Amino acid sequence: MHSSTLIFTLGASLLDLAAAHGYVSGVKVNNAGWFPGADPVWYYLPSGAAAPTTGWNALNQDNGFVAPDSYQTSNIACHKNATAGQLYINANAGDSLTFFWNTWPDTHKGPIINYIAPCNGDCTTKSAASLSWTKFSEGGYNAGTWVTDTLIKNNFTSSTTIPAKLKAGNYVIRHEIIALHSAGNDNGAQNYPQCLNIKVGGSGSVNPPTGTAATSLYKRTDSGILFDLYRSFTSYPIPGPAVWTGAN
Ligand SMILES: *[C@@H]1O[C@H](CO)[C@@H](O)[C@H](O)[C@H]1NC(C)=O
Ligand SMILES: *[C@@H]1O[C@H](CO)[C@@H](O)[C@H](O)[C@H]1NC(C)=O
Ligand SMILES: [Cu+2]
Repeated sequence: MHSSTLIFTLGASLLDLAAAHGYVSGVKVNNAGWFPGADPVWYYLPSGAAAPTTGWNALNQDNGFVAPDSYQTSNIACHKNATAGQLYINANAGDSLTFFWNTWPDTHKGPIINYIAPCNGDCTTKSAASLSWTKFSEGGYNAGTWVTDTLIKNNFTSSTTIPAKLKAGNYVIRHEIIALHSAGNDNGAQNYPQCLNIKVGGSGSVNPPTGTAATSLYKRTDSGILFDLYRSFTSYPIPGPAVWTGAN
């Protein structure tokens, strides 16, 4: 390894110990309303004292990540030991969703990916392991800019559009940042999945395809997971299944 790369990599991981990561504090629909995400502080509150949210609670009190050696466990679905959110984001097919992260470190560059999973009924009683995911939007690297750079520039927000013909119903949205600052090493990528319940209205009639179990989304050797951020490159292969456009 080139020594300046080594120093940079070490610097980035030392920074990582001190830097706050983040979580989705809430979502706006068409730039309005406020649907709260799960604040990891819930874990320290007396039982029953946490306000219900649209976001799934998880054991991410360190604002930490899920590592590639957990890709074949259900923790990769909605973060560690996740339990279902008790409220829903209310939106219609074709609406824009803006995810507000509470903060994000500049060093944590990488893709932002959105998945949807139908609940076929009530999402608030579902387990993370029972859901099947369809990727409907993604962003990565383009001409020197990572989508995480754009997120920071936009007040730690990232927006996407609900597919315009998506069938009305209850879904879980899986919004995820993958940080690549240590991803040049095996097991070095950092996944920050955030799940939120959404009740989609409107007159759409297209069901998502069968979808992918969370445990089959990624492998630690995928070219977008084992990826050296500090080497010269012109493109970045976003990991996971192909983007579904069947309801756009
Ligand atoms: C989290 O899940 C693991 C199994 O995946 C379990 O061993 C552990 O006890 C759980 N922790 C809590 C606090 O529920
Ligand atoms: C930035 O986002 C926070 C919520 O995370 C919000 O309170 C604040 O008003 C936003 N600032 C601007 C300039 O939009
Ligand atoms: Cu970090």
